[in-house]
Amino acid sequence: MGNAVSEVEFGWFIPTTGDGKYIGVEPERESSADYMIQVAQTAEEAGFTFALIPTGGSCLDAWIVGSIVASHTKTLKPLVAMRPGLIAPVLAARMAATLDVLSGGRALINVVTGGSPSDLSAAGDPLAGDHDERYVRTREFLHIVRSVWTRSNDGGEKFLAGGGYKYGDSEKVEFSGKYYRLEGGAALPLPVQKPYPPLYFGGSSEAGKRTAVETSDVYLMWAEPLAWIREQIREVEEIRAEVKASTGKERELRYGLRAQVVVRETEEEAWKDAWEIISKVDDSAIEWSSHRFKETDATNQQRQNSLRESSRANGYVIGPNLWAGISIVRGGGAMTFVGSAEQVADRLLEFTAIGISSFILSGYPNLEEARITGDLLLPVFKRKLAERGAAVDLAFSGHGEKIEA
Ligand code: FMN
Repeated sequence: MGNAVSEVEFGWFIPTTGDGKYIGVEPERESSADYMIQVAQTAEEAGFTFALIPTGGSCLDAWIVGSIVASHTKTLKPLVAMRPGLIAPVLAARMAATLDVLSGGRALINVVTGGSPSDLSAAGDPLAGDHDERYVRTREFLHIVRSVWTRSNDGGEKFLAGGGYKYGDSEKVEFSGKYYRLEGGAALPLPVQKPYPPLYFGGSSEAGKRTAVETSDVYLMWAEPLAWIREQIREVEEIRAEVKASTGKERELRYGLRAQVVVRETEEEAWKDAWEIISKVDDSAIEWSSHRFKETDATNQQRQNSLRESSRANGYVIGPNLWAGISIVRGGGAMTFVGSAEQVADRLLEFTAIGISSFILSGYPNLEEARITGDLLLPVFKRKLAERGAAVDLAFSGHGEKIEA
């Protein structure tokens, strides 16, 4: 892990709070079922294999959007947000397994512990103000979810360890933790994918990283300069080694990066269109966003905030072809790869060289940008990945570690 990868998956994004060419203003398009289906079908045709569906106070419900997306596509896998704390674990397990069954084994799950105290309080989460405790609950939640999916009492670890457990045993799940208690636990249907749908996970705090290592399959990060991501992967790998030493069990973990993208025929065109996205942002939008950014207790949002502030004087450039401009009003994965297809493909290859094997991209608006990114970027990236394989040479990448934490 942490080394160059040769198999890479690309995901796109389903906008569930409206969409448009500009941010910081009312979205020009609403997230109607027709529009989201169009985005999903376009992403599928354009070569993306999965699509992230977000969750949050202003988003349409991710499960319902996920089922609509799955029923109007053939191969695209919906990556649906699952929120410990806002839903009971057995019900969440049933919903995910139902989506997996009805989509023919295409469900992917994104575990969202939550990082905005006001968003969490508004949804009635009693741990809205307690960051690390939320991860204690997430760990228990995922233990139960994995246990009822695998009908074992060990969160599916026997499956993951590759031995001993025979599928079909009708073990009941017994669990007594700080946040959940389950007696004779079971859930139907069982997922189609075995042992269960892949669990994606975001959270860059120490507690988030530890929880990811212990429970999940793909560790997600919002895009940051290459050196920052390399450091995060190193920290996660350190925890993985510790967990292995203390439990004797090694869990596989892949790494994923979430970013915005503006790819054009020329770099000049790409930068022009990138700046156009924030051209309607006014002072009130900036003020409202900076209030939201301050109230977060999410480590990864704080990292995004610090990248934005430290790059302000430099036109928000935070690395080669990497731009923080959108983060002046957008929280979450706002960092943007900007450039020609050749350039952006080279940048992504550099991330694959340090262990990233999953990219989740989006653009403004998502419908047109899915097509453009699929046409321009994906073929170039795939050709270059095949040509270079693991031999991406970082010495020539121009990553001068320009920005310090
Ligand atoms: N948080 C949400 O509230 N809704 C989301 O849809 C959501 N999607 C995420 C997608 C990715 C790729 C990542 C990296 C994070 C996402 N998050 C989302 C936030 C995380 O789930 C997590 O709650 C937050 O980052 C706090 O973690 P930290 O303090 O450990 O960094």
